[in-house]
Amino acid sequence: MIRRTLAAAGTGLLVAAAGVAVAELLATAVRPQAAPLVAVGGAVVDGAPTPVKEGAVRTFGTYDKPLLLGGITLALALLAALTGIAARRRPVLGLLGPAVLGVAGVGAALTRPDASPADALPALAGAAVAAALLRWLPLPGRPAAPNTPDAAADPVGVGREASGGGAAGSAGVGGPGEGGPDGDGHGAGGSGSSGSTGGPTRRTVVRNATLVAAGTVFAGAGAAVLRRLTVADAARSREAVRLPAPASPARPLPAGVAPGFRTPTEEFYRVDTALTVPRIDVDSWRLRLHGLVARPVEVSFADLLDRGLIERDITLSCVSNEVGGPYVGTARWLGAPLAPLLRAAGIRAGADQLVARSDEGMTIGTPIETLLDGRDAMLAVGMNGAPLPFAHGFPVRMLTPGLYGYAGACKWVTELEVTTFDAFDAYWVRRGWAREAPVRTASRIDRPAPFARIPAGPVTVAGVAWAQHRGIAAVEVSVDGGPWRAAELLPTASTDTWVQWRYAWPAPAGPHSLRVRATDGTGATQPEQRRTPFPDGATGHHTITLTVR
Ligand SMILES: Nc1nc2c(c(=O)[nH]1)N[C@H]1C(S)=C(S)[C@@H](COP(=O)(O)O)O[C@H]1N2
Ligand SMILES: [Mo]
Repeated sequence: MIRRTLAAAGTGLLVAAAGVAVAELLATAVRPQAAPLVAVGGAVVDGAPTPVKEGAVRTFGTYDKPLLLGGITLALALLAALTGIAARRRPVLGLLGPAVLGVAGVGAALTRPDASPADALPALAGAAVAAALLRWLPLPGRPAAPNTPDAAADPVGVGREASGGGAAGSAGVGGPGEGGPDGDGHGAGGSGSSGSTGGPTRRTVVRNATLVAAGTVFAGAGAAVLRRLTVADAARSREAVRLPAPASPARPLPAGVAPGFRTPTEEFYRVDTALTVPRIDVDSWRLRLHGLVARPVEVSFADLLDRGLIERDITLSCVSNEVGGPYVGTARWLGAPLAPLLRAAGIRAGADQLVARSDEGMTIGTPIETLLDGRDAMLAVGMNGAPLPFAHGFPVRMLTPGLYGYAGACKWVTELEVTTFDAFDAYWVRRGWAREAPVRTASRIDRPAPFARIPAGPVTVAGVAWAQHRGIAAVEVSVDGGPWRAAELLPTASTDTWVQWRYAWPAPAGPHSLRVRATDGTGATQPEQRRTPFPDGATGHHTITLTVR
């Protein structure tokens, strides 16, 4: 009894794996965003209430995405096992899992911001394959349905199914419509060729399971290979990009800047809602500037490079960063200045918001006034001397010094719409975050590490402070809640970059706490009240405790 239940659950899992593999293969061939797991994940990300999302980022950091996909896979496995068990009792119940899956997958794929009707096909095909297999595979312990194929007919059906998927994969051009009906058809075609009396033999069951497993592995491997080819292709086209020298180079960093001033690209934080990193083809990339403008324009990547690039050191930070958190970095960015482009388009009276849209459907709204006030807002194409990495927005992203990323730094940008704040709420604004979000002044202790155990004697306490576009005027340190003492500020590139600071501390033995606060260029000092990032950035002083021996 238990063995049969387990076998039925296993069958459910196997069949679901086959369905997912087929869906993944189809999606990879045509549209990676339409892969059901990723689409459902994306829908969960977009649909999750802000506090949940916040909590996930805070608790899991950059592991939030793998964990989300893992969770969805687990839920899927549970559903699949239950479906397998239910189908053993009542074959019609075998439709339950595939139906739920199909509806969720199709629904998610079609409600993605950049969806097209064809995006429904991978999930549909996957569900159809799973349903067909579960219906026509002889299941352990279930008396064969009247139309259950016998041992001879069935493997043919299954075998063709697998090779059908493989062919679509290796060609890479099979229309998204082919796999679904195809897989379904073979399964159905194999059935009815003969009736059988008892349950299937053990041999039949094992052979069928092996065939389905082989087909699944084949389809899965096909999807993986295809995926790697696409990724390699994209990498080659990125490597072929040659960025021109800036018309306006960054000033050399002043003497006395300490190591770590610029964040190495590989270490630069990444925050976005994209479950798969978009890999846009630079040759077909276009940016459309439209809306409340006199002269809408569309520019290519080459057009953009022709616009006289500026190169600037700019610190970018995330509104979700906790006090003392890691979501901040400084890079040398290269890009086309945005203000001249906007002015040339002729902004109509009354427009106050620029909405940037990305390839995968993010929207980021920025005050037009801010973009035109003389700061170095840009359409960035380069980061630390190379084309943008895919994860940071290749081929083009927006950057607005002084604003949090969600309010001025759209990655993978393909559209700029001039509009009003009354007319449109961008992605995060719809989820309760502030419409306008200048960065809050922040400071962080990087050395010593929290909870460090260090020998008594002179210690250099060090860290960074940032208040982009206002600049940092002072940093102070307080030991054990004592008086605030001025820290030394190292030279920095501009008011748009963070400032490194250090403080010489003669550390006496015992447990201690260190606290830091900064004052920005307007003379405002960081408030002491602790507030979480929602809705417009965290406040409070970074504090660490440590032990001096
Ligand atoms: N297309 C797109 N752009 C985006 C986001 C996103 O989710 N999608 N996240 C924004 C947020 S919240 C931040 S903090 C920055 C982070 O940029 P980075 O990943 O290059 O550090 O990108 C911004 N641009
Ligand atoms: Mo962010």
